[in-house]
Amino acid sequence: MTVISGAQSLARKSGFVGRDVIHRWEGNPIVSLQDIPFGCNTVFNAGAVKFNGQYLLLVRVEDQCGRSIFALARSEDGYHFVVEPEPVMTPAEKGVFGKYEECGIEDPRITPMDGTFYVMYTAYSHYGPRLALAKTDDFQDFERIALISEPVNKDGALFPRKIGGRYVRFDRPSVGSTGHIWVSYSDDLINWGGSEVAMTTRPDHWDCSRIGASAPPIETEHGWLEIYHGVKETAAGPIYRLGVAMLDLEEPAKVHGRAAIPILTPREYYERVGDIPNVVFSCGAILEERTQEVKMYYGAADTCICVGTAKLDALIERCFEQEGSERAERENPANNGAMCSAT
Ligand code: BMA
Repeated sequence: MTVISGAQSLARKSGFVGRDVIHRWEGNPIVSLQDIPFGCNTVFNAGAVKFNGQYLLLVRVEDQCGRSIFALARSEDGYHFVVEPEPVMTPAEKGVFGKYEECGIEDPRITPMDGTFYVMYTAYSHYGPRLALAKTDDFQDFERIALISEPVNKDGALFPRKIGGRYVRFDRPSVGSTGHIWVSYSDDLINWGGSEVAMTTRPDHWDCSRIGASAPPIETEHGWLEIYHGVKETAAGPIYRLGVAMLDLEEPAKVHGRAAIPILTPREYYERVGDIPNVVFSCGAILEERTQEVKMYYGAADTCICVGTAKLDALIERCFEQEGSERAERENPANNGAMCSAT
């Protein structure tokens, strides 16, 4: 007799056995080293947005010295991209930004708000990574606004509208080698506070070591849909996967649902092999208004950029339907599926 567990039977019913809900584009990777018109080491995590009818990726390019800069890639269809001949943003050389960007600028997340495009990114220096904010109206000129956290803090993603009259962001302060997703607030985009933890690592899951926001949240009628990354440390090094959660529209530190299983896990060769193996890491997703399909852009193995798609509804269902989420919720209702971790 074959015994099927609750989780297995639910997975079979939903048709999720052995598959990621994100469908990889057959033409992946969409941007690789050979597509970069200037000398560099790798290209990976990219912010994504639609602008003047085009798809834009603000791609992280690691130069041959090992410092990251940003370049712009344009596309008419969201799949075939051309990278501009020169970088659009490089680490500042002077002043306060120069001091804190000496090791590079990384992982840009783009949030359109009131006709301006905000770019939250990681400023890297030997003092440690901290969050910085810049803005642009045209993706040619970028104006730095402020350094907006102390080190060690990464994975900043600005919400696309104010909540309760305040700007809101996700961030990820580190606690040793672990870290959870927090929500912080600001009146002016410069001074941030009121921080509260929103989602924590889950010790018996794929996101047990640390988690961080990936794409800026997408507003839905059910709440803020957040695609986040989770890390599991293994004997062979970390595995980075992507997951999804639904947070309250008015109180975004409240989690209403969190999928137990990842929406994307490294499986393809280009996700498994590269500078950092076994990594899928997203900084941007675009919701197609007409088809309600999400195009999620992600860095693979810190070596190239890929795209995957899923219906918005399928991602929303994932937040609520997983047996594991229900189990975690039962075990710790206050934390909405998250459990305390000592790692
Ligand atoms: C994180 C960030 C990402 C990177 C990932 C895997 O800490 O630095 O940019 O993709 O590690 O190396």
